[in-house]
Amino acid sequence: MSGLDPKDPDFKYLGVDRKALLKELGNVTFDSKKVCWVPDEKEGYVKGDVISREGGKVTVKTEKGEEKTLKEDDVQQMNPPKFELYEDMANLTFLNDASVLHNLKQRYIKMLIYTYSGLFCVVVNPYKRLPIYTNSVVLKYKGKRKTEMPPHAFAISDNAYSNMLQGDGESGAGKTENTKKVISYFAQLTALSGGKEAAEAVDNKKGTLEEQIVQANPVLEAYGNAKTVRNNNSSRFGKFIRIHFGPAGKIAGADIEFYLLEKSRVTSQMGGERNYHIFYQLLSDYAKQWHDKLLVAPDPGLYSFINQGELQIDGVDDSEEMKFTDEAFDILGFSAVEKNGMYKATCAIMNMGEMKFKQRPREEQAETDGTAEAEKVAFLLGVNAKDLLQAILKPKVKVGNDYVTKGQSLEQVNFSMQALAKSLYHRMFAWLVARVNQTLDTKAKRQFFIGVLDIAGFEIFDFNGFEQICINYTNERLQQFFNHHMFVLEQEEYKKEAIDWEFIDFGMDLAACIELIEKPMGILSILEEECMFPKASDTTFKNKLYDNHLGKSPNFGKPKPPKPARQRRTSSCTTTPAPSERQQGAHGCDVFPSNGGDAKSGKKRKGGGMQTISATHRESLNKLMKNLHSTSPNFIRCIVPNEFKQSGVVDAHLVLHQLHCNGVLEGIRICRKGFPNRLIYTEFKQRYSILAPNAIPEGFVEGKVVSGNILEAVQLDKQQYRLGTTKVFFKAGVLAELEDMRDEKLSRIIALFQAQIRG
Ligand code: AOV
Ligand code: MG
Repeated sequence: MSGLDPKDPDFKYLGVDRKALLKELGNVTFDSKKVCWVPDEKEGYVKGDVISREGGKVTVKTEKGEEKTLKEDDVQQMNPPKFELYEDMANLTFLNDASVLHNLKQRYIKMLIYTYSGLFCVVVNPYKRLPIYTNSVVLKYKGKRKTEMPPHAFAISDNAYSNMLQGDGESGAGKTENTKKVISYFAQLTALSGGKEAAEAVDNKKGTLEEQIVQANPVLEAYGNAKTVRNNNSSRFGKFIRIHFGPAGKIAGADIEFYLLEKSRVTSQMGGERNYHIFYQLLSDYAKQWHDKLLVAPDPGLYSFINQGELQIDGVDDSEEMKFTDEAFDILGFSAVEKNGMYKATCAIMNMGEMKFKQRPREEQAETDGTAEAEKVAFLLGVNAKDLLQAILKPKVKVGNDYVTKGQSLEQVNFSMQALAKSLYHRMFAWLVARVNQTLDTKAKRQFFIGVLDIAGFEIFDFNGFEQICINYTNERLQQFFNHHMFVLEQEEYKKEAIDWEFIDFGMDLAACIELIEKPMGILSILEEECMFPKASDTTFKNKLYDNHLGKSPNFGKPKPPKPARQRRTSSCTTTPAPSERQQGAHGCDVFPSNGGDAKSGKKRKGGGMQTISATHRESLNKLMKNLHSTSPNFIRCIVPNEFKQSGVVDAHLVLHQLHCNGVLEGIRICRKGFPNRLIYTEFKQRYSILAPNAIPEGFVEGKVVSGNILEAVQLDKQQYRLGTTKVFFKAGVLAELEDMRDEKLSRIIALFQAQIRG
């Protein structure tokens, strides 16, 4: 690692002083036949000393002092000590679950949170601020090759001058945090190299373009993030941020596309959770100055739309956050009128939850139970209170060419109120993103872009609704993209080098599950169809699903009773959904008949009806996938280390579980089957000629021939390597073997030499 000096303070949380480490390990004797990893209930795996081997069984004494006899297949091989704290796990001699876990864990304990795994980067959530994202670190990564510096999101960013994709992970794993780091890397990079000019703001409040790109986050998070049981700052929407660069590599603008804001949260929250941060921020001390105008009282406990779970988050000061949000609005160039409009609409929604209705006796009609709250809502929204109530209690609906007034029961009225609140919030969010985009759209010339994708993470709750299947389906599609991409990249290289290789199709693994969800007569299309039927219910939907899929697809089954929290994702597919929630888009149309439930696009179907949320989502996801396929992606796989948000603590099973599901171990399997290590012929010749000096002919001979000769001379099994057009490829671990041979040869030569001197 030439890029960093071990004495540099930036080094501490980034790199390993390998020289010092090797010195420390110098006297440790190691025999890979005498040690192994033994499965352990608590630790995942523990070290074991082999006592004996017999008939496919091995008897070991574990580091906990227990003696055990296991099948050979159940223990895993251990890497020599020189591989401790290794930066790229694809180069480990033994690639198995135990070694990967051990490596990630040892690094994590030292707070070295980034590790490479062949083609992608793994990061374990540190749950504390580390000094590894500073200007000084940015400058160190600038323009460096990946192998020159320790693993870091910055290395990935710098590598990605073409395009950058942020991979997925479980909720709370660190996707959003890493996305922010990547974006700030580009912003800092251009600001640092752009000199004074770039740093000068247009006016005192409004920021530079770089600042604006970074400050888009606080406002999006205020309106789109919330506390969940898994994550105190969980993203409840997905986003794809593109940073555009001009011909000279300077930032020329940015745009944000968002996916699937969770709407149900606007009116209901589970225990231990909160509504969107902005509600609590607007009721905090900092916002006191506006409370009279916003017609709210400074107590979130009073508002039923936001008081169903928690009211506060440990370690978060909503007042301070409100200040950040408000300042971010300024930096983004929002006018006072625009800010005020957002705040008023937000408080209108809060007040909507307090509007009270009652059923008229002996009538199918509801009426208001006091009008004060409705008047507040109407005032904040700038509409007439009478019109608002009329629209909710006796809405006009179009029948043929005429409008008729429709009576509403109490249940229907409450339902409309909630639908109105959710739709309003969603539209406000869509407006917010569009307004931010307007700011970030400079008219400067654009030549390249780097895209960063950050979606809501995979989640399973005791009760999983429509929004969970959408989130999980999105994750599934991205996982598929990841598998496919890694595999294609790797195998294309084999093809290019014309080595003997039979293609393996890993990419199709998730297709069955994805098809179950999205294909004609799949779960979503049945749901969409049901939404069109006037008499459809949850039960008719469920029955249709069972008729079409039960017993026909391994990914489909009846809902099981809630699992204990730990057992989350057990197969490559999302859990089967509990068919319990109808499409919300259908409800939204009660309120905004002109363009249906999806405020973002307001798309209409060919037949004239509105498009459902799932259909719109499927479309935008397909567009995103197409976009991604046209780029060269980089992946950062985010791992949550434990369920208690605790720094430095590794729950081995939780981590192993994620490594299995997110394809890190699968990716390593590809490496094992394939030929993960490769060297250009000239390099190979230079380093390993010493192993077979007699195999090197005099005069010029092609590198490929020489390399082949050397490998034959050392009698390496032909299955262990391939000779490509320009490179020699090795199975995992072979290179380490060659290194050992080389070490041995070198020490023998030295010994011989010393003997000669003495003699
Ligand atoms: P997510 O985006 O993957 O979850 P976040 O990026 O929000 O997860 O991370 C969760 C929390 O972990 C953050 O709020 C931080 O407290 C902490 N954290 C994560 N990465 C870092 C880091 N590099 N340095 C310091 N703290 C970190 V979700 O959006 O829930 O799927 O839907
Ligand atoms: Mg997130």
